[in-house]
Order: sequence, then C-alpha cells, then structure tokens
Amino acid sequence: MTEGTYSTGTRIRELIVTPIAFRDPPLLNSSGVHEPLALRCVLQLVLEDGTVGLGESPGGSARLERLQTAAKEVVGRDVFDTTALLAAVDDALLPSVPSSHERGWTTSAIEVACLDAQGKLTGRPVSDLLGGRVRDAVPFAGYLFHKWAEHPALDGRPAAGDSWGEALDPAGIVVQARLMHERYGFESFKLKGGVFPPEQEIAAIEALREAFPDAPLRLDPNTAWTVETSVQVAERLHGVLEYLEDPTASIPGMAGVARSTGLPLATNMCVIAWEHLRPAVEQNAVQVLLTDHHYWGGLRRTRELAAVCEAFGIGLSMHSNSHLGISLAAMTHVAAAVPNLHHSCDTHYPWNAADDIVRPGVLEMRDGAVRVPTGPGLGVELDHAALDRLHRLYLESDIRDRDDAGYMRRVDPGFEARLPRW
Ligand code: GKR
Ligand code: MG
Repeated sequence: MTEGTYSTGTRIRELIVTPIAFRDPPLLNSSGVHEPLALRCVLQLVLEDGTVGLGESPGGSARLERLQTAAKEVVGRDVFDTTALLAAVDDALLPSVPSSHERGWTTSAIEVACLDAQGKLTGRPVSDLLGGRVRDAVPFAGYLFHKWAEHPALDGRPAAGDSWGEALDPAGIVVQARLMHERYGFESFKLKGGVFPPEQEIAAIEALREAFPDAPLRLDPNTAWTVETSVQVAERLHGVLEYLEDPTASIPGMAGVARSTGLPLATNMCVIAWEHLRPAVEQNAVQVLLTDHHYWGGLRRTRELAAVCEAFGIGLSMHSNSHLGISLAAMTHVAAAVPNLHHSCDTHYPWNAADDIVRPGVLEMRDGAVRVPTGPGLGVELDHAALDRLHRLYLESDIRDRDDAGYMRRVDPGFEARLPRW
C-alpha cells in the first residue's frame, strides 16, 4: 500500500508516555522482595482523528527513556502501517540498545497501542485483528508468593499490611491458595520459589497437592538452584508438578537438568529472544515456553512465536510481572487467539488490581479466567483520575528502578542475591 492510500485521520499525532507507581505487597523471590511501589508506563497513542490507543509497559528509567525516544519516531506515521513503524522504532533504538530482547519491550508496548487504535477504528476487538479468538475466556493460575504480612516501617513511612497476610511456610502458602481460590476461583497454582531451602518449597507443593488434589501446580525458583539440586527436586516432584520453571540458569544448564528428568521444564528466563530458540531446541533445554508479549515484540510476534513452538513440539504458557489492566487485556486477547496454549497463564493481577487504571467491569477474574473483551480494540477504558493519581505517586516517590535486592538489604543487611543459592 502506498502512503497516499491512508486517510489522514489514521496518522499518529502524538504518543503520550506516563510513568506511574502503584502499591505492591512484600512478595519474596530469589532476588529479594518487592518494594512498596511497582512501576509501569502507560501509553496513549493519539491519532489525528482523536482516536486513542492504549499500551502498558514495565517501568524503570531506561525503559521510560526508550519509550520517549520511540514517541518521536512514531509521529506522522499511519497506525495501520505497524510493521514499518515498529521497524523504525527498532532502528532508532539499535545504536544504544543492542539487545533485541530489550528493544522488544519498547516495540511491544507501541504495537499494543496501535492494535487498540486499529480495533477502535474498525470496531473490532484486538483478538479479531490477531486472527480471531479460539476461546471466550482465558484461564489464569493463582500466583502464590511467600510474603511478609506487611511492608516494614522505613523512611518515616508507617508499616503497610494487606488483605493477604503472611505466608512464610507451607501452611501459609495453602491459606493463600485458598484465598486466591475463594476470591478469584483459580483452579491451578504457581508458587514462586527460590526463597527458602528446596526442602521447604517441596513441602509447600506437597501441601498444595493435598489441599487441591486435582489442581495443576508449578514451581518457579528463578534459577536459585544448581543443576544437581534441580535434578533432585525434579525427581521428588515428578508426577506432582505440571512443569518446573527455571530451576537453574542458562540453556546448557536447563538442558543438563532435562537430560536427567522426565518432568517438563519451562522458562521465561533462558529463552527470551528469537536467537535463543535455535540453541534451546537443539539442546532440548525446555519443554514449555512462557511467552510474554511485553518482550517478544508484541501480540502478533507472540502468535508467530506460538507457531514456532508448535513446529518444535514445545508447550506454551504465559509469563507475567506486576501489571495493571491494559496489560491484562492485551494478555487475554493474545491468549484467546493462540490455539496451542497448553497451560493457564500467569498473572500478578490479584496483587495489584486495587490500583488499576482501567475502569472496572470488563476485566473480571471469575472462575480463574478472564472473559475476552468483545468491545472495539482492547475493550478497556482508561480511568484518567486513577492515571493522574498514580502518576503523582510516581513523582512523589523516590523509586525509579525495580530493586528487590536493595530493598531486602534495607531490612536484612546481610542479604546476598547470590544465584544459584542451593
Ligand atoms: O514478581 O517476583 C516476581 C517474579 O519473580 C517476577 O519478577 C518474574 O519475572 O513472575 C516472573 C517469573 O515467572 O519468573
Ligand atoms: Mg518464571
């Protein structure tokens, strides 16, 4: 299509990037603990006819700066010319951002905003623009974390608790899973591990199995274990877990574990860019890939990734990080349009939903699933008052980059984020 074919109304007038901060509970992981505020960037892609496409990206100073660079690149381009537009953004970032994975975070957020705008212009949901949905609701897993009861009092801030309470042992994890089930109806669970010695985390999984005899379970220690420890845990939990996620680091490390166990291994850490697929397949390092449109370059690229996984017999699940409703909507649309989604998707949403920046009503987590929005675009509406409030919270806070280890050290000065730890 030549440039002249487009209507001027579909040209991009402006990309507004708003950094925000929202409350996050003290969730523990192998790097430390979540700070009281998590960061995201909200994108509003404004077209000449006034249509606005929404996007959401992880925050942090480097990602914010890249989005601001990209904002200059997209002005004047046609919103339907997405392939060329994203290539231009990628080219603009290339000199300063050599990692294709890192550039993927920026192009993805912009692609989602373009698709939202395209959906609004055509009156079709984003899932239709991805080929149509093959399911009306997308299943998610209850994402369990060891956690403190409250954020400690620091810097003159009072201690801040939440409605989930403490979970520092297997019994606490089961209580949390029951709450997740009661509040959202989750039928499958993922436990974030790498916090306590493997023996305790095996006990937590066994306690979950007893409490939920039929629920698919998974465990993710974020590379806290050596190959040897990973093999031992895999032996103990074979037949209990549906998969073991990132027990150890790197493609060769995961391949070493895979050679000694029949338990499927999953990753969102060692296969995070296109160039990782070939060695992972050659070494049979992973049997399940956790996709994440936020860094695989967008929703269309995620569909393409799903096709590659299908070709190589790799199962598909979905990764998440602390996020809000624009991301949840995008995750739901793409998950609905991927036929070979084999597992329920991850989501942090229950931990952060109270601070959402989209209006309530569309994205309800019910029976462990989110119904695919059927309105135009992503189907969600920005709550401008909530966006302003969270932007002010960002400006007033001194958090500019996620630092789980640094925050942990303020509470436990001897903490070392050493991996593998066991
Ligand atoms: O939120 O602490 C966390 C998680 O550990 C997150 O940072 C991971 O990226 O959820 C993620 C995972 O599955 O590895
Ligand atoms: Mg993971």
